[in-house]
Amino acid sequence: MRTQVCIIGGGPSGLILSQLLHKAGIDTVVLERRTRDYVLSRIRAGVLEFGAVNMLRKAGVGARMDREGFVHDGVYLAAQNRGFRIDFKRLVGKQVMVYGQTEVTQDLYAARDAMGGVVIHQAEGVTPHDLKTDAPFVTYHRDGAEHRIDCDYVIGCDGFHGVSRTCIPASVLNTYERVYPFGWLGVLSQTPPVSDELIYANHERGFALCSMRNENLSRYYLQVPVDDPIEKWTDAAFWDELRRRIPEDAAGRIVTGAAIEKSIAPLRSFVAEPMRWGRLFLVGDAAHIVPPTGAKGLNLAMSDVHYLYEALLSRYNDRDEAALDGYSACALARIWKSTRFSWWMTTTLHRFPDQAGFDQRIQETELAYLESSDIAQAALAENYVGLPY
Ligand code: RFL
Ligand code: PHB
Repeated sequence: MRTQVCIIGGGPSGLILSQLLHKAGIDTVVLERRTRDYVLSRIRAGVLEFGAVNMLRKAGVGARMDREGFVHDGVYLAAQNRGFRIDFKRLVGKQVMVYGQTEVTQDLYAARDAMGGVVIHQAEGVTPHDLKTDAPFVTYHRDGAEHRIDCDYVIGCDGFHGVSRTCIPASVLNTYERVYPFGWLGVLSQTPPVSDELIYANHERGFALCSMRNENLSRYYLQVPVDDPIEKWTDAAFWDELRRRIPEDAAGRIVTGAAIEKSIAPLRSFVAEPMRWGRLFLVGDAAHIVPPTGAKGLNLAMSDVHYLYEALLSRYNDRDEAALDGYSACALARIWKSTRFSWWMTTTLHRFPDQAGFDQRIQETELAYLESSDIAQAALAENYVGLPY
């Protein structure tokens, strides 16, 4: 088989890139290791920056998001039972959209189907070849046979554990990493959200986050030791702990119910540079990971797609490769800013195992300064709603 752009990974970044390129008349094939049901069962991001919202509209998949998503003008921050609000709309004139990654992926698959886009599921042993030549190709196994796709470019949208990044020689690739000494216990429950906007809570027992998917679906997170056995967190233990960590008025309003999903995720910051090697380009989690405290992971994948899509358009429409040559540097400039913001939100809001004395007072002062200063709040708001592409 031959295509122009072979995309490895059928998560949100691979799907939206193939959708945008297809709309622009550029042929793509997406190779996904898992089944569609598996991809759609992953519960992850919940907050879209305004830039990501516009990208989805541009890809022709914004209709259900605009109907069913929730536009949020701000968030609450809380520390030791006291809360204050960051008003994005007043401070920076922008908002975010609360719309789950599962819904985004579902809309993208529906759009790919409607356009006859080629997404090959259960593609095993996906391997890129000849990436430093003008004729790269990708092989994979399916139904007991080996298949080959010849292409102009290979795009690695295959997440942190994918194969694409491993194709770049270690002598070329620089990686930067911070692993945080805790995890997030996430719970999805069919109950009304406790608050109309998200609550990020700093507490001496650890961080807590109250988020949501819709008026009868809540998403909550607790900072926990990353190696905690999940059985320890019975529904009752989870609700009790959440109530302790958020302000009393919110705790009093919580509607509890059975958890329909419960898991513990590690937190890390990771950046791989460069994001291009020959005819291979990395996008999204394949190149970088942020801790979820700033709600940036999916949004960064979207801005990478934006830069790469524009660069591929210049290449195919105008035979101009300058933007492709500049892709890695351009994407990384924005990635590092979101990496900084996600690190800052994480260090400001979590309790670290060795946190005492000086570190503790600095964290308290960071929050007190934020509460008292419109300028500090505007900096948080500018980053949270998303820096411009
Ligand atoms: P994905 O979603 O990991 O998709 C990669 C796809 O590639 C496939 N794959 C392969 N296919 C073929 N061959 C191989 N060898 C392959 N290896 C892997 C995988 O099966 C998969 O389908 O990467 P992508 O598209 O770059 O998207 C990134 C986002 O999924 C991720 O950044 C976000 O989910 C991060 N994230 C959040 N981001 C936000 O913007 N806002 C949030 O509020 C937010 N909350 C979160 C999050 C991530 C979380 N976890 C558990 C990681 C909350 C959590 C708890
Ligand atoms: C979510 O709703 O899953 C969510 C929201 C905000 C975050 C992280 C996750 O910072």
